[in-house]
Amino acid sequence: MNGPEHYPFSVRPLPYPSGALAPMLDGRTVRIHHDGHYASYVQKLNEILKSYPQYQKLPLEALILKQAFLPEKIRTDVKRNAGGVFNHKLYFESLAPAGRSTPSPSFEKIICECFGTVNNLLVNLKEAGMSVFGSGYAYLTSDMCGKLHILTMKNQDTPIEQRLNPLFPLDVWEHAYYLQYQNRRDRYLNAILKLINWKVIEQNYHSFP
Ligand code: MN3
Repeated sequence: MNGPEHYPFSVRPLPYPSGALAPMLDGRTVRIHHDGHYASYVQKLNEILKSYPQYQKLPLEALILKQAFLPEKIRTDVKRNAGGVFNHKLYFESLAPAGRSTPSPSFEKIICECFGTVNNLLVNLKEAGMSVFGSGYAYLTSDMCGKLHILTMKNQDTPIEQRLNPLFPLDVWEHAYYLQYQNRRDRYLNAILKLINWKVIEQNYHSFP
């Protein structure tokens, strides 16, 4: 068994062809986001850690959570880039071509306990996505009791810093949608909420340590 991934981090390939999310998310938008933005977080994190062999065995989560142990000189850059790697890996994994997936009956029950209906969860996610000022995420998470929560995150912050289980990071950085939707974040949100891979979300829900 391999342990958790550590330096040098690598870009996870898309689990679908880059054009597979069209027309909701076109291939160019997905490619530039994945091969450009996500890859650059990976590259920058590796560049920083290159000169610090003592931190090269730390998994991504530890780099995010154990900030206080890192030298001040690299702390902020490690947090931003490790967060960027963490969030983007999860973002691309959590999407699938439209219409491929619905929540399982048991997960739907959990959603309904927390939000009333699946549609209500989506409405709440969209509202949270619209409410992010500047760059960040609307994040579907769960807590230690298994209850679902939607919160907003700034920049490349992650729910693990709040001891919450990350289920789905709805990326509302402009780089996630500007090529296709320009300033119309609402249209991007309508589209991406049709692309949620519920199977992955449910696996994430059950994988909380
Ligand atoms: Mn992004």
